Amino acid sequence: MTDHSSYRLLLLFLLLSPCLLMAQVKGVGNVTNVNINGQQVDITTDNAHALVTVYNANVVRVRIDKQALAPDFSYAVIAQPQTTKANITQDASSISISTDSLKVQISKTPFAVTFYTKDGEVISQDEAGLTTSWVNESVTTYKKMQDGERFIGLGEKTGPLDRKGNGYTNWNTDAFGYSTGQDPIYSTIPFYIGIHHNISYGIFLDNTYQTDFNFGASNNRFSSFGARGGEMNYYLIYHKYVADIITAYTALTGRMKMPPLWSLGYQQNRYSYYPETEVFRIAQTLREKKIPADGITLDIHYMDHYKVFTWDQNRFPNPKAMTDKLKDMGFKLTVIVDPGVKIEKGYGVYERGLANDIFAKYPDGTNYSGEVWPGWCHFPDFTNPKARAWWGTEMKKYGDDGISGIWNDMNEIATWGQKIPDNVLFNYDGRMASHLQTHNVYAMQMARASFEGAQKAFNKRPFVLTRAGYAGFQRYSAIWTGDNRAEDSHMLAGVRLLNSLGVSGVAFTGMDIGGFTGNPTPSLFARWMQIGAFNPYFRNHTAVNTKSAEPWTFGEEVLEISRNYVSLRYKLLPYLYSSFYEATQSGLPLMRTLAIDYTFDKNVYDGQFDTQYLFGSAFLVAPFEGDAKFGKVYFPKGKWYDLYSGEVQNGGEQRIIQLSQRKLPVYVKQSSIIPMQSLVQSTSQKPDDILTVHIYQGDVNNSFVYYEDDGESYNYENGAFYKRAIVYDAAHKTITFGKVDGSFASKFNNIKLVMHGFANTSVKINGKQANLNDDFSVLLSPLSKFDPQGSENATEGEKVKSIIVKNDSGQITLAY
Ligand code: NBV
Repeated sequence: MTDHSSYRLLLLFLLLSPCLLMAQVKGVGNVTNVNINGQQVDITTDNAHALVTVYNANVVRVRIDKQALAPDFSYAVIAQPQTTKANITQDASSISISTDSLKVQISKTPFAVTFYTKDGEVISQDEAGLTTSWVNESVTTYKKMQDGERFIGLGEKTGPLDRKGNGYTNWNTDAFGYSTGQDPIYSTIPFYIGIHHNISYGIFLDNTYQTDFNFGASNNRFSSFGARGGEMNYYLIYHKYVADIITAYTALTGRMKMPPLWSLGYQQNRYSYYPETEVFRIAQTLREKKIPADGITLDIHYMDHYKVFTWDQNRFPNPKAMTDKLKDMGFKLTVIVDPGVKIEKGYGVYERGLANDIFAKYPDGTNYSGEVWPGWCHFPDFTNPKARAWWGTEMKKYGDDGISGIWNDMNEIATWGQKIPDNVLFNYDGRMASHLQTHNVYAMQMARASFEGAQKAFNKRPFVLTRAGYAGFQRYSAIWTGDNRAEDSHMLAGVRLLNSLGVSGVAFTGMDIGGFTGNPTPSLFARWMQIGAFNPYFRNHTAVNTKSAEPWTFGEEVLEISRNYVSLRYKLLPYLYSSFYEATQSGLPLMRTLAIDYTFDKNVYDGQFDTQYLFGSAFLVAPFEGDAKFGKVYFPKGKWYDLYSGEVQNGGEQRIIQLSQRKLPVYVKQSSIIPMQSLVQSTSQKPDDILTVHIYQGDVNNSFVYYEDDGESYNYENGAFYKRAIVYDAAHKTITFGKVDGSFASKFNNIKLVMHGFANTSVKINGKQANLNDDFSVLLSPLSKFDPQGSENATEGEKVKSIIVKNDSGQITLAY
């Protein structure tokens, strides 16, 4: 070939290559047909089919596929569309939808969707030139990046609170000792909240394939979300407040049920406690050292050669006798379960699994085998209802053994090599799907099988914990953040992970306190225990080859700090339990990033402050490294009280504070209502019969729903609860205890009110005037007297007159 002709060929290639490349990216194209049908509109485009459904006035679902849409099915969404007033019209250029809360405009050339507020402000808008397109089987929707747009959520994702400028992948991954910026890690929640121009909205991409999100990573043009297969299937949620978006998202994907009360207590773990004498040593020491605790957890060494649903007979000769004895000591036992079932003739679980034909298979019908702790294993196909039921019957044994909690590990699925072949097939609830479609949802279905099985087998509320999950797993299980490291940066990254999970619909979350890999310094451990006391799930855990990491193994001072904070948590149980009740009703998490309540305050996204969070509605927690001497705290608008001194701090300010290892910086929001109880060493102990309700003076109204039930059964579903609103009206200076709802008798016969910041004011309590003098407001305050040196009782406070009222089930009567 001459130089000339090769040059011409190259030119031709260069001219053609954009077309060739373009051909690989297939856009959705122009609208060719529209069919309006009640609250939904069926659309055909050049290259796709779309269905836009008004789910309710605030939620619109968009489905797009290259082929006709498949019958609807979701593991995440449990809500049906509600009959809603929706006006859908079209003209030559667009389709318009309007509900009582928002408007949608779908342009026809090309198909592109824009969501507006009622007032015509843009909520979210397809990027006009890119809209929705496919590259091979991957589908992506591109949204125009709005000025100043921020992004929060996406579940268990490392990185900053504001995810702008970053991209993320959802592919459940066993991430042993992950780095604080690693992605992906264990679980998948393809839901985020976008924030711009005083507007917030949620987008939930319900697709179980690998999903990818780009929040302006390496581009300033768009944010995008897409999946490696299946259809584009997203829900746009619009509400004024982030809290309402979380409520709407959890209305779609479900909420947790009331957890067993004991699971809110302190849980002592390690990989692994064995034999049973070691378990009793730990239980006994917790009692001797007066560290309140409710749970001990057994890791994989309790099993016979890591075979699930078995016991190592030498280490644990009589599990039932052991759990009985532990229960007498006020402890409940949680055991780990791994999905891999050892291939071993004569091993009952394996034999029954084969007989029931519940394992995941290759297309030729042979069971898939992978290697993990027990050796070569088959894996129950938890997306098969039959397999879930089978797992539940295997769980019966744990019920008989007196087990109270199930800890689902390794369910990403983790196997040696971490590569399940793409062609392994799963039942996908009767639909048959490849590993590619099932991978992200496997763990959630395992947690579901454990939850449903344990509910039956234990005859009580089980505690269920999972390492991995998919959107909606909060219905079945709590989650912890896997194998973190004993490093300060991990403790703080862990806080961000839990905050992010909270904003993504998961209320019951925790991390390995003290760090899983490595050995924490005493100061790190102490700080982590303090933070753990303000985490929804409070578990201390460490890996197999680390030093002992029980609270007494770091010296007297750390022991005392740990005891103080675990004790404070136990005194806060009425507040905590009521906050969990709130999560069951509204989906609002216990750990609340400040972005929930102070969405448009730019300081809350500042890297200096983005680990700060509210614990429930009242406490502002500011986490810092274990040995930091000073820290900067941001106080959002309002008024805040130092938990320990009662000192008042105005909102809208940043302050450098001196840190002490003995105190975690915690502040109480003005107008807060915090019910507390006397100290107990375990939830199986009855506190004294006074419920102490702390009320903090403030300029804003507040109300708190106090909730109680038996803490272990499902009788609350039939009305056996005790529920009462406590309302603080700031302007009228009144406090009102509402009528009691439910048939459960409270364990507290008396209520004691402790008023903070009310010096020399007079307040009406259920209609009766109470004049509060200085003594009253300052001294009657176990919280402001909370003594990090270890003394737990506010005897000084007790001496002064208090308001103790009979907790009769009707109106409150003042008895002073
Ligand atoms: O079962 C052992 C560990 C467990 O302690 C840990 O909490 C899990 O995240 N498990 C992982 C298995 C592998 C650890 C290297």
